[in-house]
Order: sequence, then structure tokens, then C-alpha cells
Amino acid sequence: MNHIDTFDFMSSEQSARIETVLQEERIFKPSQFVAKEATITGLDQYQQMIASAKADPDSFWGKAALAELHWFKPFDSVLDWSNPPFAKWFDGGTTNVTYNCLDRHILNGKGEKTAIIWEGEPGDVRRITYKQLFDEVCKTANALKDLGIKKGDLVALYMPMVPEAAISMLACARIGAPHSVVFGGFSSEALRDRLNDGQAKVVITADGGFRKDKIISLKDAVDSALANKSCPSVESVLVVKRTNENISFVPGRDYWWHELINSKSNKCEAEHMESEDRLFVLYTSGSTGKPKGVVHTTAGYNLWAHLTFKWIFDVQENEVYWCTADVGWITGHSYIVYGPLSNGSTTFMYEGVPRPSNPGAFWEIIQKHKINIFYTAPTAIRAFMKSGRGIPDQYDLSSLRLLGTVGEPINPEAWIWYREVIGQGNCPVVDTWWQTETGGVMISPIPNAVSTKPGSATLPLPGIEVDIVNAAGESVQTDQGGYLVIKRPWPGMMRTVHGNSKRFRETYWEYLKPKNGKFIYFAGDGARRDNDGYYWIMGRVDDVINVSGHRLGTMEIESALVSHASVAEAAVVGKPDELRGESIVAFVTLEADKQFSDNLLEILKSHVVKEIGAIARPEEIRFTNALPKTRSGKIMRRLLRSLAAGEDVKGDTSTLEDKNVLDELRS
Ligand code: 7RM
Repeated sequence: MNHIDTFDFMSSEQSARIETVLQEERIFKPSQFVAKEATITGLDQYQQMIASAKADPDSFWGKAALAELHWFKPFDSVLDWSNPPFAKWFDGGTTNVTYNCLDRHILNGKGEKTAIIWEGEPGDVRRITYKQLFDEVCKTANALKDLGIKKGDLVALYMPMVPEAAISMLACARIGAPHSVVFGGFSSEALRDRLNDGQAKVVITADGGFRKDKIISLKDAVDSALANKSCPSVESVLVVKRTNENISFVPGRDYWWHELINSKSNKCEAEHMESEDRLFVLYTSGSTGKPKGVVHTTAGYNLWAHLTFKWIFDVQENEVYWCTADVGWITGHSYIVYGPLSNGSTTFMYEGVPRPSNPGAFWEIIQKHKINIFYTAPTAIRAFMKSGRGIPDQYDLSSLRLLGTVGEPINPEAWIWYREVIGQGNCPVVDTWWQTETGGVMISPIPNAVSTKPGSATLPLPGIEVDIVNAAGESVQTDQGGYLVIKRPWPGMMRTVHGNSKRFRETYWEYLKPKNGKFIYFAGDGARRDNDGYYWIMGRVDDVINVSGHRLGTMEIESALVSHASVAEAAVVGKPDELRGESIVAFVTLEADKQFSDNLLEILKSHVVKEIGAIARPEEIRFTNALPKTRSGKIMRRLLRSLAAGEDVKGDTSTLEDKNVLDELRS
């Protein structure tokens, strides 16, 4: 494939991916099987939207904001970009996300419609109507007020996938307290860092959560995070009873959810929030330093989650939609909670994850709850593929009409399997590209309008201006690899990094420096655009690795390793993995008085789990006497990536300080 101009950021895995997808020529036309009353009915309407968004973005977004959201007070301006990269959307307006997610549907006579169907890991089911959800949210909001929470105070959530997680998020939004959801799989150390960075005042958790065949002790982890006054900002802990585990209680600090909330009034007026008031902070990994607190604000985020959900999934009145993410990730925020509820849809929430002991769990749920729209990650699809079609074939999946994927590039083989075996050949597959930072989907097919190609996220959504550029910020030719950038602000964009606007500017807006001085947003991904203008995402080009759709910074894992007394230096890279996309490989040098051993290897793996969480457990640790470095002392990760993948080290090694290091590593 010599017509592809590969960039030096590309691993051989990434260039191999380009070669495979270039040979991928199958095209699937938009299906007639899609929604009866579609929002975007076909190519003509879609192209009109694209054109009007391009011709006058302010008018396009302004009209959408007025049509799709309720305003207590209308906004004065659509976009204020006078101080880039700090955007203000819908300035002067006031709204409340929970008014858009709850009140207006009840006022429209949909109070008895099911908002959330939930199934627990042990099989218990709850159905919550919009009116019931409204009552629970108001009661919880009142309880938070009684705990002293005021507008602007941060509330942290560290919860299993139970309805109370969604209720808590909405309760925070009701009173204008930004939430910070920490994924329940993170360790107490990781939780503590996030609580302190955000200065959380309250932590909402549970006595435990069911995960695979185990119980995870969330409350114990909260106790350790708070021990020895290590999180001075935290005043109270609210505990949902889920597993009936024995937990310890600190009087005056800890409260049972049911004791505090059930007695509260179900009347709580929605706080009138300024458009740019914070809705939430969500931590995500980057190439440098500790995880960043991505800040999203009220109106723009609400609009983007609402519109993208409507355009892409187009859930019809009596349909059930299921996104398999955890609310601890952005996908859970935008596409389990805010997008579906803002649209008045029925969102299905599942506490469990697929596990070897129950490989048919997902299909059983689709059959039982007659799921119509299903949204999951490529890593899950690859695992299902591996266990064979014999399992899904035992279930009635005929309710499905649309399938989505998110989180990592999907290989054409898995895409086709998903379409043929799960969708039985008649459900469109939407591959949605986006990030924590973008708030909602940016590149995705619109089912009724856009033909799909297996492995491509296809085209940017209306109003989203995407490009592929080189390091100087110049557009590259068709089929050339480059950096994926977004050239115009959009309502759902992150506003800043919590407490660190410099980092926001540098990471996303100054990484590439176009000569014309314009601000363009760099996503951290490499991509290519084909002849039809379709985008093919190649994966991260920075030091972020993607394990089963979970984002991890190599530096975080390195810091965790180095914090162990035996470790002198560590370098972490991703290695291609058939199921998980990537797996973690660590190269470690030891302190002079320490010895390599299998025992130490296990100790170090567990140490990383303790510092970050099970998702960061290295698949492999390789001991070495030295790491390959440049003369200026930088670790040469490119070499380590090749070594980890078991490939020949190609390319320039002339800057390597000590060539013997490479020989040692090879052996
Ligand atoms: C939603 C989410 C973001 C990173 C992103 C990409 C990768 C996500 C796709 C994808 C190829 C996709 N948020 N990514 N979706 N790569 N095709 N459809 O995952 O902040 O956790 O991760 O995930 O590398 O930069 S995230």
C-alpha cells in the first residue's frame, strides 16, 4: 500500500489496519427497516441539514436549542468564541437539565411512561415511570440540600449500576451541584485522587455491587479513601443498600439512602441554571500526568446529548433502548441517562456484564425485554464472536432494529458478524466515534440517510467540521493517515480541565499549530479519509492505551509501578490484543538491591490493581536491566511497542543512547 503516506506516529498495527480497511469495499445502503417516524428521513434531508449548519452555524444551533430544550429564560447569543479555546454557548439563557429530562415529559402527559427498566445481576427487575423518577429525584435533591449541598458544590458518585446512580446524577443536576461519577472498578486510591482534585463534599455509594461472580466492596473502598482525613473536603457519605454486605458506619458522616431519602418531600423546584454552569466533571486519562477532570456545562451538553441520541438512535415511542456501558464512563452519562431521558425514551439499565459462566446473558435480556436498539463495544462483540453463534442463535432477537458500537475501532469482521448474527442481516450498524471530551457522538452514520462501510465511522454529524491534518495543521490528501481534528466549536465540547485551564489549552488546542493561528481541536486519534469522505479511525496516537474500550494513560500505570519500593523505572506500552483491542505490557527495572522473581511479578501486578483498579492490571511485566532511551533521556516507546508486539524493531534507532539495551530486551 505504497500510496499511503504513513506518519511516524503510526505503529505497524495501525498501518496494518489501514491496509485491511482499504481492502474493505462492502457498502450497505440505508435500510428501509429503520424507524417508522424517523427524525432524519433520508439522504436529502440529511444533506440539507449539513448544508444549513455549514452556511450559518449560529442559526442552526440556535434553532435546535430553542426547539429541543426548555428555557426558563431564552439565551442572548448562540456562540461566544471571542476568547478561544474557551467557548460560551447560549449565553444569557437559563435552563435545567432535569426539567428537560423529567418535568416536560410529565407535563406532556407521559408521566406513566417507563423511563428506566433495570435488571440487576441476580435477575431482579425494576420499572420506573417518568413520574416515579421525578419523585425520587426530587426527594434525593432535598436530601442533598439537607446535607448542606448548595449550587456549585461537587458531589461524587461511586456506585454500582443501580437506578439510584441515575437518580443521584439527576438530583445533583436538579439543584445545580455538579456531579463527578467515579467508575466503581477504580481502586480506593484512584477514588481518593478524584475526590481531592474535585473537592467533593458528599460521596454517594452502596454497601456493595455485583460484578461478574463477585461482590465489590464499594463502601470499604470509600472508607479507605477517606481514612486518616485524607479527603478533608468530604463531609458526608450516602449509602444505598444493595448487597446487604456488612459495612462499617461512621456516625455523623455516613447515612443510609433509604433512611434519609424516603421521608423527604417530592417537591423540589428545578434550579434555574445558567447555560455555562457546570453540569459535571468526569475524569479521563491522557498522555501526561494524572487523569484530567473534563468539565461539561449545562445547556450545550444537554443539547448535544439530546440531538445526537435523537439523530442516531431515533428511538420510537414504544421502543426500548439499551446501552451496555457503565454510568461511570461518558457513554453512560450521555447515552444511558441524559440523551435518552431528555428525549423521553425508555432506557434499559443492566447491572451485570457478560461473563463466561453466563455467555447468553445479553441475548436473554434482549429477548426478555424486547430491546429494539442495542449499543455496545467492539470488545464485547469480539468476545461473543469467539464463543460462537450457537449461543445468540438460541434466543429470539427479532425485536432488534438498530445496532451501535462505541469505544474503539471495530474490525470489519466483527462489524459483519454483529450485523449478520445479532442483527440477522436487517439492522443497520452505527459505528459512533466520540470521546469524553466531545460530550456526545461526532462521527457516525445516520441510519436512514448514510450508507455504511464495515470498519468506518462514516461521516461527521451536521454542524461538525472534521479534518485530517499533518503536524503543521494542514489538511492531508485522501487516503493519507494524519491527525483527526475538529475545526469548529460544537455545543457538547468540554469547556476546560477542572482546575487547570492551561492543561486544557495545551493538550487539545495547541498540540497542533496551524500557521493561520486558528484554534483546532486535536482529539488524540489518528485517522484517514477515503474517496467518499468516509472516516476510518486508527486509534490513539498519544500515550493512551485502549483496553476493552477503557482509556488508560501509560504514565498513570508507570507511576503506579514506580510507587512500589522494588521498582526503579517503568515504561508501559499497549500490545495488540485480539479480544481487548490492546493489552498492557510493562517494562520494569528494579532497585539495585532487588531481585527479579515470578513472585515479584505478581506483587507488582496486584500493586497496579491497588493503585488504579483491575482494569489497569498489566497483562505482562518484563524485567530488564535498562530501558531504551534517547540521548536526552526519553524512553523510546516506539521500540518497546514493537518488542511487546513481538515484531522486529524497524525504523530509526540512531538516537538510542545504548544499543546494547535493545539486544538485551530482544533476548
Ligand atoms: C466514547 C468513548 C475515547 C477514545 C477515542 C478513540 C476511541 C471511541 C471509537 C473509538 C474508533 C470508534 N470515550 N474510540 N469510539 N475509536 N472508533 N467508534 O469511548 O473518552 O473513553 O475514549 O476511544 O481512541 O479517542 S473515551
